[in-house]
Amino acid sequence: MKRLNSSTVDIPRATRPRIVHFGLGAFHRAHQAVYTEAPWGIAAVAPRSTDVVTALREQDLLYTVTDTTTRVIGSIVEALHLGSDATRVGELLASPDVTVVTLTITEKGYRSGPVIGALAAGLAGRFRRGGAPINVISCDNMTGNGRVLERAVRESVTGPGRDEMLAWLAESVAFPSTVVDRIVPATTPEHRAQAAEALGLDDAVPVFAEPYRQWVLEDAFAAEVPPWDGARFVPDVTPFEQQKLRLLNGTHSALAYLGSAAGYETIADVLASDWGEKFVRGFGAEAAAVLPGEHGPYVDQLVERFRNPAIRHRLSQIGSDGSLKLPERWFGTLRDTGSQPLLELALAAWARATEPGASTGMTDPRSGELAACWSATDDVEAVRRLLRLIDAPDLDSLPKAVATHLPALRAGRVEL
Ligand code: CS2
Repeated sequence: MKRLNSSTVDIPRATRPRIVHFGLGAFHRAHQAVYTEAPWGIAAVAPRSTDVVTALREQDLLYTVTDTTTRVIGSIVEALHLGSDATRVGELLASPDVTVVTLTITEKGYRSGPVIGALAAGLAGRFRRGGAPINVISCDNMTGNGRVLERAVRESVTGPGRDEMLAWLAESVAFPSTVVDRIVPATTPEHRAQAAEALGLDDAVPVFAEPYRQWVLEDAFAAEVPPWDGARFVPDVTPFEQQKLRLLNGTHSALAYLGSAAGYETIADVLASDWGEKFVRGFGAEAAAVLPGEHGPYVDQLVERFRNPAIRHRLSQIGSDGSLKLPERWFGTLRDTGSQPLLELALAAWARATEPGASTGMTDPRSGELAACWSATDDVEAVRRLLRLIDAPDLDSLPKAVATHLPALRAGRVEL
């Protein structure tokens, strides 16, 4: 079978990048890259792995996204590797042609890893080269992601000229907050086979996504942005952010840990169980009770989205990095309500997943510290240590209530 490239598929493309994106995962390729159209082009930078960069270059930067149909996406016009293409990344960040930087580096990318430092260095280069205004847009699942990114960048500015650089950042660089939403599981070998069948061409890096997509951006820019058809520009993203993080991501994480305890593999498998839908509705009602507005239709929609059997979204993927995700997803509700029965059950399932020998396939940058909490004398103490480690609010009442769920979960039973 022939390979997907610009000689086998001819679509309109931008000639040069005006956006630099950090994080070349499936989510970016099925979200921001789908919203972006010529004449806007993206230079997409992979922070670590060269695999996707190499594969995309072999395909002239073309790849497919499959939802209800299979479509070739051409908005990425340059693929770079942060380590080996650092000079080019710096050049682009300094160029006045580039007016937008977007990031999907996951929660942990804001605390460690190479991107924030490279971004701050690139912005310093831009400042020295005339300082054209620019927008730097976080697309990660965090409360106030624009503020988080701005703080991380400012903290990376050191050395001579720091004060001038900080003043320029405040004046000429916008860090709008955003809410992004699309369920995009990691690509599997089966996806490659299905994409090849649909397209009649071989695509080494296809992406499969649900049909739904949403992008809400704080309308506070310092420079030109693409029209991004279908995106919403609002003065304050907070209501969208709370709904998305607490209801979608909060429920997702809960299903990941509970489903894993019960031996399931994917979100759709959990929804097909006798407790899955009931849990989504109950957890949604607990979380929605403290949010302004009406969230019933959103929860109804979540049930349908999670149930989609075409999307095999693995619990091990969603449950990974819990120590960073849970504060974003569960602690807002916990802070506003004190504890809630289904949130306690979910916390217990997370605790269970951190226990040595739970064999969930989930990873976490703090897995060693989490596992060490289990050297405690009993479950209540182990849970207390775990919750303290992740700075859980409402610590006093929680450990006991959470620990009562552990025996059933260890036996693979989810009791609502
Ligand atoms: C998921 C998200 O992996 C996870 O933690 O909860 O990636 C989720 O699928 C997206 O935020 C949906 O927009």
